[in-house]
Amino acid sequence: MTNNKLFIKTLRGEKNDRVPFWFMRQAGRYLPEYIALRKEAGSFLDLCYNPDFAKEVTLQPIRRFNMDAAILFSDILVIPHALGQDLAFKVGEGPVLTPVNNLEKLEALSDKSLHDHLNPVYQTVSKLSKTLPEHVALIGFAGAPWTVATYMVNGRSSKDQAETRLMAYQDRETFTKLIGLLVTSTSEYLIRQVDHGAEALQIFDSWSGTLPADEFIKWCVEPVQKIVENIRAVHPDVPIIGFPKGAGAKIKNFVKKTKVNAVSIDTSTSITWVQNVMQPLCTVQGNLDPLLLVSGGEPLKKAVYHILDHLKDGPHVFNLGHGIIPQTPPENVKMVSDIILNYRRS
Ligand code: 1CP
Repeated sequence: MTNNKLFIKTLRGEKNDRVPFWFMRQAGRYLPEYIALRKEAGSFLDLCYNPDFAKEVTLQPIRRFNMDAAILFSDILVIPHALGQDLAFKVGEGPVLTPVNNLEKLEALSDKSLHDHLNPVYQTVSKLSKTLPEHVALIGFAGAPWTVATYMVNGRSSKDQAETRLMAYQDRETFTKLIGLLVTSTSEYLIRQVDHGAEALQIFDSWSGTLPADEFIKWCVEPVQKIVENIRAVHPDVPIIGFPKGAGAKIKNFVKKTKVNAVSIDTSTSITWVQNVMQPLCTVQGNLDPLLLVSGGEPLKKAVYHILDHLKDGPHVFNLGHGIIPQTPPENVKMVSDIILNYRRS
């Protein structure tokens, strides 16, 4: 049966009178109801692996703001965890993993129990697909191999991903194997999310911006291209959104090569360039600075209309250039949601 939800139609390239919207990290610490449930769950990972809690936090922003899409509540780092790497989220520190930075440590990982480990995530997807309001689409997601590898190799967040870039130069063979393992497991993970009810997929490549052009092709474009091919071999119609954050003008080639249906645009990219160069190629999403959502007022309103007006002649999903940050007042999210819900393009 054809999926006729506004968000899905837009990802397929249709241009409609109203612009569908959702916000990256729309579930999270800026919502008091999220903080309360997170406390009840215990740790962040307990929240991710408890299907009832994960379903509930996915739904929280939808109830408040009536977005056109809900994104599964989980994290990109459940894949290394499922492959056997230690993972903890420490308060104030972010993720901490035992680094996998040589062949021996890589060979100690295994994808044998991948789906058993990830079963709670699939159960969350199933529960959500049964309970979401009729017009709301469910987005499944994963991290792109490069971005996930930066956490696996370094063991934590890093500003410039230097350790991982260095490993890619110094031990190319092992790094190629690591990316290969991530391509296979991420493809299977995303296919299972669609099996369980995800209606669109987003692949987050948050740290693609620090790679030189050739390395960008090798570690960001080619792995995502392969994942898209693997998914389409099983689910030819599921729309896929790419997000090579910080890649600048390289996103044009990224879209052409990977054949994603849509691309998410970070805050640093000019909206006129997006309008002229990207929108003729695919559906575009994103660009609003999450800090404007913190500061609010007239500058926020102006920026929202600026994006809506520039992109009104082609397929557009309204979103931010990166995730909502914890200091964001929920009333600013409400204001932006209401502007978008009332905006008409004709
Ligand atoms: O409650 C808390 O303290 C945890 C904060 C948090 C949340 C709400 C983390 C820790 N992850 C998440 C959920 C999450 N992460 C979602 C689903 C919810 C939604 O979007 O509404 C998604 C899609 C992600 C994706 C994710 N995790 C990315 C890619 C997108 C991005 O933000 O660039 C990355 C890089 C991560 C890793 C991660 N997870 C959490 C932290 C603190 C980090 C490290 C971020 C960094 O290195 O800066």
